[in-house]
Amino acid sequence: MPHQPLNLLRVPDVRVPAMPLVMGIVNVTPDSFSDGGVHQNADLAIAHGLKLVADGADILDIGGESTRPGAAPVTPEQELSRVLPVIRGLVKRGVKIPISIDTRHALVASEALAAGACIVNDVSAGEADLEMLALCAKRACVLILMHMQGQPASMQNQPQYKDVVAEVRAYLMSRVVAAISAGCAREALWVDPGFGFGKKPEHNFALVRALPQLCELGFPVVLGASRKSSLGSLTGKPVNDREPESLAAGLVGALKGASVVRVHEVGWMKRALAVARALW
Ligand code: PMM
Repeated sequence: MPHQPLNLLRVPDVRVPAMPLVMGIVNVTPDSFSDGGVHQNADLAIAHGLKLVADGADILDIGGESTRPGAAPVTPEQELSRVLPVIRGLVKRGVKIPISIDTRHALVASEALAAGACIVNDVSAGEADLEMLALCAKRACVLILMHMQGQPASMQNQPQYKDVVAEVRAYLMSRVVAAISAGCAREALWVDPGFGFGKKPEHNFALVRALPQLCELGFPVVLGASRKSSLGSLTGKPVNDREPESLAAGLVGALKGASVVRVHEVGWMKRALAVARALW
């Protein structure tokens, strides 16, 4: 007798994407929420980056400013002193995969690009520093435009949306238009819904569910849910014990069309994606 189809197992809006790229996180900060202080010293951060490359990372994302909820801003000079030795060290040790600089400061982006980075990952989508869009246009680098409601210091106080998917979609499109007006090439722009940036768990989950709608904008979508507190809210696990949660979020993101998943545990994500891709 044939089995009845189980509605539970039907996921009608899921497209089968090519394997997304895996972006490995290297935070060179004393206070990032998940790995703050772990790679504060340049040598440790370089060693960590090399491990992520060996684990199969497609991109390394280097950050010198924590944007965790409540984080205090740092000056561009402080940020530069953290990230430049790491980018230079990775390049010197022969890293060939693209290096991304996670910054809101045009000065930091400019120096990082000169040192060997080729992607600017700006969680303020070019709003924090008015030089950022023109800089990225001039240097012809990839620019990641991310949505955030408010500022890191206060963004988790009372995030509010009428329709989070429509608002994030419209915001990302407005920043794409701003970037193109500043001279960026359309092909150089990636967008990111900003999981955890001025959003309650239900907002984050709605955005992941609606990822196909964000993909419809026509730009590669980046998803960074790794270890974030909304995932912990589902299982009660602390930040240092959220790898299964992070892998699940990365897989769902991939199956819903994300082109890049930004994660801490690159090797595990690559293995999970290889299996999901083969079995889907
Ligand atoms: N999350 C963090 C930092 N940078 N960049 C993008 N594009 N997307 C994200 O979701 C994102 C980001 C914060 O997480 P971390 O402290 O683990 O780096």
